[in-house]
Amino acid sequence: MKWGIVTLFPTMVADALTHGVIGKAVQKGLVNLSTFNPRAYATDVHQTVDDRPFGGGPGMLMKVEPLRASIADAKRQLRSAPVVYLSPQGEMLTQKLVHELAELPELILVCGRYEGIDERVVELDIDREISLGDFVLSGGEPAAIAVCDAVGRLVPDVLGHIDSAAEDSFSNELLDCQHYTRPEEIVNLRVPDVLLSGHHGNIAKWRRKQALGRTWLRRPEILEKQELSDADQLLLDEFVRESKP
Ligand code: 4GT
Repeated sequence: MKWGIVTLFPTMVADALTHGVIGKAVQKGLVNLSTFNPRAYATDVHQTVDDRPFGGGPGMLMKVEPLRASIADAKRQLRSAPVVYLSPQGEMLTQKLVHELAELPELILVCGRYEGIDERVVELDIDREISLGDFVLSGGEPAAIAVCDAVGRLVPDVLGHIDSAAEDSFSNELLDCQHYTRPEEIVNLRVPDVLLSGHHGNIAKWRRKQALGRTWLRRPEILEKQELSDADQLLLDEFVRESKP
């Protein structure tokens, strides 16, 4: 999958994607990253990339011409890519949307800086606006990094173990269960016996029950949105019963 990132801070995005499984995927050529810096398309001696907002007020906007020229170049190099602007006004990123984006062969992500971009650039050049959530960043780069990370790990062969994406939080519409590693005891806190039992059926059942229970405790609205199977309902009933004093 090919990513084109429009950003005033290309090293921030490129460096972030050199680590861990995504870094490996970039090295192997499973995903490919190109950056497009509006500053390289600025035409004045100062290479100006910001401009004042009509109507006044504090803060600047991204200067239109260098921004549009950099997006146009990204589109020339990634001809099939939808152009996504990362902003708090966008559609909320979910694992469902991440899966949708992971199906694409190419993707262009536009990172805003300052107070953002001119609305006509959104209308003319942007296909889709995506938000990470209801909070404000000083730039779109951390959001672009998050999108590339979440999408990249779903690209075939990026994750070592074939099933690791299938069991994550949200892949099965539930929060993930707890995980434990060595040692078996940390300051009186023991690993649940079932995980040491070697009984794979009981372990799978326990994990499913914890996933259901934690979702019920922490994110009840996720459960309200889905119909549980009879088996899942029994596991959750058990969890609820056991959680009462
Ligand atoms: C938050 C998000 C985002 C920002 C988010 C325009 C200038 C947007 C700064 C940028 N803040 N981008 N993508 N919640 N800030 O996803």
